[in-house]
Amino acid sequence: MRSVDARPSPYTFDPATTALLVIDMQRDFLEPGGFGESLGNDVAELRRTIPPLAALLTAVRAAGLTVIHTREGHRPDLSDCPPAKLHRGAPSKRIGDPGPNGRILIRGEYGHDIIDELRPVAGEPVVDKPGKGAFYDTELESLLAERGIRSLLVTGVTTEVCVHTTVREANDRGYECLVLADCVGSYFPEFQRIGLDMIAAQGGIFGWVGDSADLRHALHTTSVLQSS
Ligand code: TIU
Repeated sequence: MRSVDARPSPYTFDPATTALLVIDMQRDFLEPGGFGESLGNDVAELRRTIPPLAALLTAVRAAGLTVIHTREGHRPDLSDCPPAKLHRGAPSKRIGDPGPNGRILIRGEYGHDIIDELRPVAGEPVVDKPGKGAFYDTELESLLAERGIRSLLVTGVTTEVCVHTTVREANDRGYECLVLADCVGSYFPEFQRIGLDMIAAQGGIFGWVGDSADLRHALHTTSVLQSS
């Protein structure tokens, strides 16, 4: 077992039953011309997560833990996009509209894919999800069950939307989640702070909040591959 300093208490995990979840680090959220910017957001707010997450990915891969990526998006015919999601608000471009990186939030388009800095490596599952949560209408739960995963190290964007929804869904399913504060990002600084506070409040009502440097230190001691 490993232990990491975290809020509201130290987080303990067994590397053999723990996965790193990288949520929606897609061009559509992190680069200009995509879904995030169409909603009126400044994508620069999210980009500070890239260097610590890249370092964490290197450490987690070296330690032999499972890594799972997710992508939010829809089929080209929009059959999996509820009208409520498609028509909500007044974005500059709607889901499915053409943009500089292809159709907004559509599977198979350049903008829908994961940013180059965090590209998945061979063998790492990429879960495509139509909603904000990573469990709704996806194969995530069976992927985790097949691998005997019980603990999730959660990273990605955005903190109060897809990260929160996924952590709440995971918590209800019995997974223990550590959210890495420097590896999750919001377009709104106040939502970042309060979103993280909400997870750790009330004795860790949804999970724990920690920092990637502490986690990398905990993983460094011995790798799963060496100890198995
Ligand atoms: N808009 C926003 O903050 N987020 C999303 O729409 N999706 C995710 O968080 N991935």
